[in-house]
Amino acid sequence: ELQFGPKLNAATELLDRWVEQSQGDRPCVQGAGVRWTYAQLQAEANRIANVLVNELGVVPGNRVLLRGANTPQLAACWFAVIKAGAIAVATMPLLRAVELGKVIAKAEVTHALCDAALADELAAAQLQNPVLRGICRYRSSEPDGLEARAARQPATFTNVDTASDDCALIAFTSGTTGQPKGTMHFHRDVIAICRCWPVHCLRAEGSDVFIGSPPLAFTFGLGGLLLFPMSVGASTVLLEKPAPELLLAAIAQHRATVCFTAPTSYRAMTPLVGQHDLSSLRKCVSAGEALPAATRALWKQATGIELLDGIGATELLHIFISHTEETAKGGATGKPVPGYQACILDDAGQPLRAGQVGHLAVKGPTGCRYLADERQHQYVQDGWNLTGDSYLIDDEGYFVYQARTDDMIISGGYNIAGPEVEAALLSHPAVAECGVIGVPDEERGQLVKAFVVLREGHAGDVKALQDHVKATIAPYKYPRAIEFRTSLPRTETGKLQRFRLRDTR
Ligand code: 3UK
Repeated sequence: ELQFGPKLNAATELLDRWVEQSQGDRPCVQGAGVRWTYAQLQAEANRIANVLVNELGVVPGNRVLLRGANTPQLAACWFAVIKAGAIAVATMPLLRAVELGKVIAKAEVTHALCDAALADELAAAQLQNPVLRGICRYRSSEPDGLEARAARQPATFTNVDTASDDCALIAFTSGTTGQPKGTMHFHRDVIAICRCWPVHCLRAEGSDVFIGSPPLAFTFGLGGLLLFPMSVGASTVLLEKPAPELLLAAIAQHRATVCFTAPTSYRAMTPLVGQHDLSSLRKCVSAGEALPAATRALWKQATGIELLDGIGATELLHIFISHTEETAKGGATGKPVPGYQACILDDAGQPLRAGQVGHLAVKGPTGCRYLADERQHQYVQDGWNLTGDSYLIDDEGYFVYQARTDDMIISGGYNIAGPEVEAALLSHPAVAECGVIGVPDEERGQLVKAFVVLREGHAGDVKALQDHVKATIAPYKYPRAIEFRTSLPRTETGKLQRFRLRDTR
């Protein structure tokens, strides 16, 4: 089923197909004041594709930057780019001019569709990067805005006859360290991810209503909130502001059934669950960071729902190791998603046995293709994708996350995984959030240090937290230093930026 012919356009498969099969009246996408069926999204995307081709001069292979919060309008722009045979370069809404400039230069972006509310930073970036020929603003009432232009175009469009291995999108990594890298994904990759994890692990249906927080510029959000619902004819709610309390209210309001967000968001929602009617909810997906056992337990207690954890990466487009509902096992990430293979390698690239900690290596229908980046040869070796994560396989074949390889702490001759210490701290009632890093220490090489955000009404008791860790995991892993903070540095995708904790010490 993962064999593709020479020709494939992802928009034909995910969007036009439903209209062709007389399913165009199904609800498809809502948010930002609109509510579109499949036929309506198709018409919107067709008009925009006509603007791209007839007015803006886009030709197949052009890179088109997309900038905006999650909205149906952004989804229409994404499909328009795919229909036109161009390459979608979606960017995170919080990016500033300097970062946008890097994306434009690196991806050789020639055109942009930008939410009018976020256009200033992009205009500033364009001044420094004239390779970007034009910016067309959407959700704008200007006469040259996208809506006015689209209204003058026909609602029909013949999708460009792309090859299955033509590039469909360039996604940038979120940059927990260093410079963001652009990753290329083909039309067949877009369809492949819809046929792997959603089919075998998520098992959503046409009647489902998807909702969540990750931006469509993050492939976790692109898949979870747009591609996967559309691959089964379901509908999706796109939220411009998905903070935990707003997400909860939106789940209740839209009677959402499938939720995608990060572990920290589930944790932050937990104490507020009782204030909302979440009876519609049946599946909750967690990814982006390791899911602490305490967060899984809290969510289960509050909602009765077992979180579906899975690890994905921008380089692999989406999730490749995951639980299913039947096999959710606290503390582990799950097993390779059917279609993918995974193993654990030592530093020399040799496979390790069960229980041994090493580098996670993955192979499957999707994989890493960096855009002009020498790090390609580090990420892909012998056909295996090395994700930069330390893992072990337990004796039941479950993959157990340890840390980002760069985040392993070596203290007094011991290897200590920061996230394991974080998980132990998170099981203490006083801890709302925490981050654990290694700090240089003359005697021990590195010293385990924790940054802790306290829950409201709790005092910062260093000794009590240290004793709790010693009683929960091997005592030598306890944080010898603890600093209290009011918040922790996170990426827009909800990931803890440990490198910033190291810098701000
Ligand atoms: C970490 C996890 C433990 C891990 C992503 C789902 O996160 C995504 O992509 P990124 O490129 O980051 C990849 C890295 O994030 N990670 C993600 N999920 C988990 N660690 N448990 C998890 N469940 O270090 C990985 O290498 O930002 C996630 C779908 C699409 C994605 N792009």
